[in-house]
Amino acid sequence: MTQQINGQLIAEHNAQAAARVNLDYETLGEQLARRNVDTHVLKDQVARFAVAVPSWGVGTGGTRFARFPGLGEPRHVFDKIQDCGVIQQLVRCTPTVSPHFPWDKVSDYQELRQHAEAHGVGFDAVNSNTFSDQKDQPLSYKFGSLTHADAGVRAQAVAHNLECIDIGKQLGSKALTVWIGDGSNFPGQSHFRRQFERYLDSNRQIYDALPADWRMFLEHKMFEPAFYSTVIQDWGSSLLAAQTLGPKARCLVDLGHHAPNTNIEMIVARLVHARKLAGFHFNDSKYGDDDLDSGSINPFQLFLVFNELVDAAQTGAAEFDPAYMLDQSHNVTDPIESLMTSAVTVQRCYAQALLVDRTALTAYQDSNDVLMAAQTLKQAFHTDVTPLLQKIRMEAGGAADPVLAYRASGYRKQMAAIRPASGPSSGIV
Ligand code: LRH
Ligand code: MN
Ligand code: MN
Repeated sequence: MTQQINGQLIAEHNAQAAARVNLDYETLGEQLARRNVDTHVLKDQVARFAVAVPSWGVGTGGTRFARFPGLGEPRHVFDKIQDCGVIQQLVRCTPTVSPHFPWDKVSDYQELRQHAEAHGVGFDAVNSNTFSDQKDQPLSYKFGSLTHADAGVRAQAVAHNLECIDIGKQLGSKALTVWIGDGSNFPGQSHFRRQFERYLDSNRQIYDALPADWRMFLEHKMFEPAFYSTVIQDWGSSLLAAQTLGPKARCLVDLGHHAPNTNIEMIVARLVHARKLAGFHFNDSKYGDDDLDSGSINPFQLFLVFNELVDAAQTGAAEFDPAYMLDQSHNVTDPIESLMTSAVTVQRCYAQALLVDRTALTAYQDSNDVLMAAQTLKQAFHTDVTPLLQKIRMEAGGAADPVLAYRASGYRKQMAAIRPASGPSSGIV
């Protein structure tokens, strides 16, 4: 295995942290014991939590106005995988990478798979891209892809998705995520119903090509790049499509793809009820699809999403097996640092949601004790589970404080010496 961060450095970092982490962990254990929570059981549960890293997230992002490149950015998917390996080495809860095509296209996928294995990561859902034109692409997606009025463009977009499935098979993936930017910018530009029917027809062809043990994740987004209407703009259209396509199709919730203040946790509950929750693209936002670091703006919302997920798991919700992925863009931070802290934030919310006293909550709900029901959630949310997460990481060979260990390693500087600086450009990723 190719470990990018020196194991000795991590061991020394952890040795320095051990005394305080152990003391804090014991104190937390005492606190939780008073709430009848066995910290060791909790630790085992949280240690099994995993969230995938987006391959496109390790490069510096940008906006449509500008991109300010960072140092030592990955040059290609092999470098991206290497960076993802660093993240996994330090946080130990990101064992897979979600690749995006054609961005991550290579000539030999066995080589890529072996490269990933060597860096201690595997592959999660493959993402197709029919929202931008690629060099040498015969037909343009300017006016749509899977829903384009021209059958030739639709066929090209379908063929790309089929190729993604084929690549995914070679990489060991088990799901295809389809997000399209199709929609319209002016009233009258597109016929809403015919456009949706074309979406279903194209996706039917993709769905039929899925291997038996694969899933198709349909990702909705309210707006952008289309600013008047989007074909799959919300969970309603997504659910309708997933139900029409069949059992392998499910709805993926990207937290940034809703109007501000939307009750996303309730959408999650509805999709669980419908047995159609595919999973998540975690990120945070203030205004729109900001792709900010998970939990950086509204950690309580993330906790409330996990509250629904833990409730679903504990009550044995049917066909409940969500996939967890990050989907963020890092414009002003080191992407590795942002992805590490985000993965830990998501893991933290899971741990906090496991702390909700569900028996008490149900009793308060059933007796209409509004204040105590709300307080029951807040008690779990206010619990600082940092020492628990540190202990889990240290026991798994990760770092007590991933960002500090990463900075001490000098990895970014080393990469800056090897990987040439990219020029400033615009673009979402
Ligand atoms: C669209 C989206 C989708 C894409 C990714 C780059 O906004 O969330 O998941 O594949 O960004
Ligand atoms: Mn997304
Ligand atoms: Mn997005």
